[in-house]
Parts: sequence; C-alpha cells; structure tokens
Amino acid sequence: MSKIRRIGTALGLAALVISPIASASLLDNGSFEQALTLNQAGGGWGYFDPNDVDGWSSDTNDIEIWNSGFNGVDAQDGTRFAELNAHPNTTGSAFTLFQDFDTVANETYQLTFAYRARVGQESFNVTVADLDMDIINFETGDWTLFSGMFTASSESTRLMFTSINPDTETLGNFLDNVSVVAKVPEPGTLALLGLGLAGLGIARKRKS
Ligand SMILES: [Ca+2]
Ligand SMILES: [Ca+2]
Ligand SMILES: [Ca+2]
Repeated sequence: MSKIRRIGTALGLAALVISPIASASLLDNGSFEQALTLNQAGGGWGYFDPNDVDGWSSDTNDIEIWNSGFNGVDAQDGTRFAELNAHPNTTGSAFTLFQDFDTVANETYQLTFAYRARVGQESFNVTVADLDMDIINFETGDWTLFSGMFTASSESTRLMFTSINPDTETLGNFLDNVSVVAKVPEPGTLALLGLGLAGLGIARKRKS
C-alpha cells in the first residue's frame, strides 16, 4: 500500500468516526418531522397540545405544524415545519416554543435553524443559555438560516423561541430544521489525526 493511500485510509477512518458525532443534533424532532395527523385544510396544517408533540413544549399555547407546500410554503428540511404564532391564541400572550436538552456546563454548542416570514415584517426572540437574540424576520419568499454559538451553564439547557411581532396574532414566524450540536470536532479531529499518523508511523516502521 502506498503512503498516499495509507494517509487517505487514515483520513477516511477519521471522517467516518467523526461525522456521526459532529452531525448528531441534541434536539428531538428538531425539524418537526414527527408524523402527526394534520387535520386542517385537507392535511395542510394542524395544531396540537404540546404533550402530543415530540421534543417541543409550550407553557402558553398549542404547537402549529404545516405540511410542506401548504399556501405555497415549502419546508426548508423534510416535509413539515412549525409556525411559531400558533392557533388559536386563548391566553392573549406571546407564543412560545421550547425544548430542554442535556448539556455539559461550560461546553460550547452551535445552534442552527431556518426561519421565514409569513405575511411581512415579523420578529421573534431566540434564547438558549448565554445566547439571547431578537431576530427581524422579513423574507416571505425564502428561508433564512441562523447560526450562533452558546456556552451551557448547567446539565440541562432550554432553547426557547418567543413571538415578538406579531405578538399575539396567530399568523407569522415559520421555523424549521432546528439543530444543536456540540462543538467538539476540532479536538476530536486532531486526536484522531494523531492516531492516524501514529498508525502510519507504526506501518512505516514495520515496513523498514
Ligand atoms: Ca422540517
Ligand atoms: Ca412535547
Ligand atoms: Ca398560526
């Protein structure tokens, strides 16, 4: 086996070992793909008690899920997405959508998600650990991707979306493809590359 092929094999092994770790989201049902029965508008959308929705919760409202293509809005990922401004609003307060997940204190994570406005200029807040942002949401024709880093402060962390505009009206602020990943690939890559190079060293030694 040539040296180049050995390096290739080592890198290939490293990539194989790393990729599932790097890409595994810590969230449950982050893309809203759970096979709930959408019973509004002939399967276009539905709203659900938070207890019936995997992963996600709300203390104030039902959770609204749309089927890709309904009202001309395609999911950004998979076949379903959520509308933060859910249906109905019985409390008269802002809409919330949150999920708690396991973290390690002082470790850094990356949050990514897609958002899209429904009617015009909309906005919402996203809060997770030390990340707290109000996001202006004005693009009705396409999804916008958000990416941000946060550092956990405890063993359980809450990711929370809250409607700002509209505040209590039921139309607005689509969300999809929400993901949280641990930012560990750099040290992991280095360690595995080290192992791979050590392996090369051993192979070379045996040959000589
Ligand atoms: Ca989705
Ligand atoms: Ca739930
Ligand atoms: Ca709605």
